[in-house]
Amino acid sequence: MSSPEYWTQPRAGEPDAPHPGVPAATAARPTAEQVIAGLRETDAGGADLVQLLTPEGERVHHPDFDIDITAEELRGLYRDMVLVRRADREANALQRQGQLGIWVPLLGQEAAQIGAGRALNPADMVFPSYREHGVAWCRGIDPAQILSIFRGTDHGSWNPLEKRFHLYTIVIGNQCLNATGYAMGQKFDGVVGDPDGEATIVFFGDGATSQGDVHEGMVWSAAYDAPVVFFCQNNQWAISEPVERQTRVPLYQRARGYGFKGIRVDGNDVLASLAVTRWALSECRNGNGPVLIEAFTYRMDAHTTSDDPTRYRLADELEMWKLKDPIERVKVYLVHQQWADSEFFASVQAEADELAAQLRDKCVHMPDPAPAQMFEHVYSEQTAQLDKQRADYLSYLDGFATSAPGGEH
Ligand SMILES: Cc1ncc(C[n+]2csc(CCOP(=O)(O)OP(=O)(O)O)c2C)c(N)n1
Repeated sequence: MSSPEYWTQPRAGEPDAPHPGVPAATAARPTAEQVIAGLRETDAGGADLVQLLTPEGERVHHPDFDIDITAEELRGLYRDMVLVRRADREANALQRQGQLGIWVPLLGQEAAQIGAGRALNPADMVFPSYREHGVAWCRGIDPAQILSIFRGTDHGSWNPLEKRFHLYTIVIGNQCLNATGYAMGQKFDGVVGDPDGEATIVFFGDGATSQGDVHEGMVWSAAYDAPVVFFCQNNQWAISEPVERQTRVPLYQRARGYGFKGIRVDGNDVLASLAVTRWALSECRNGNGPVLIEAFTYRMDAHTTSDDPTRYRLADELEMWKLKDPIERVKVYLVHQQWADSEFFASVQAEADELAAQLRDKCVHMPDPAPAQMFEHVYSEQTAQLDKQRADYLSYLDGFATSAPGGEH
């Protein structure tokens, strides 16, 4: 796959920079109306959007990012998306029934995540935020393990080093620093610099791009060529803040300012997400990173189950994005190509229902954790301070046992 130059150079038709070193983008400052129109161009995502499958399910080709996909591979991507959506909807229902404290919906972002997740090699390392249930699925994490976080019974019950998938990060953008540090470690370990090398990928939202941690990670990664893919899911909203309040230029163009490659992909197109992420990871493995990917998508549900999006966004915006549903377009293409029949779709649906039933069962039967568990795995090695906190807390709980009538916990 070739390496397009257009993200680091002024485009054809762009005015020349007035002074050497001043990027053309700053020479002609757009009006506020142009900024908003460009950022919220919800029909297409702009001229630079990489798309391989249209919302109507039509396969289109791209000069730099085309991929060959077999019927079996595409059926697999479809299955992934249906299953993670079903798990997400079940989790949402479980929260509504009081089984989870909160839930962070994935609805609408399945293609961005499954495309990126299936582009990874086993040795690559992933740093998620808190909505990456689809990427977790691709790393072999049982959705019930994610539910345990939102039920409050665990901080994340997988081993990040084994799964090559870090724990969820709730502090916005903080994982960009962890990812940058990890990627530097890969460089120091000498596992970067050839096609079989390793790479790191970090996921964050459009709102996170306003956080200092994200900038620091990008500046450092650019200066030291850290092999990290910055994967921004621009779902248009940071809770109630629209993307135009976060940036004056399309987010992928910011990469130019840091000095690395940036690209915008249709985040509702699983093929495009797969192709672009594959390319970006290979850039990093070969020592040509970092890369910023802006996956242009939409959060179709609330920010979390504690949020009411009807207070800040219009219903017709949602209706427009429903027409670009990431799963439907793959289904149309599969049918059109005669790569799948009704039996296949019914079997995926049955599998999804079975997954949801198992998820519900596991969720309601999760044992409460022992009180001392929260002091475990905080650091790789236990500290004296944590030991003391644990001892103090256990003796506090013992106080209840002796003072309560009956004397039992
Ligand atoms: C440092 C920090 N500031 C504020 C918050 C509160 N907060 C939680 S989610 C969120 C919005 C994040 O939006 P975005 O980065 O676009 O990601 P999305 O949730 O849309 O995927 C905010 C401000 C936080 N968790 N951490």
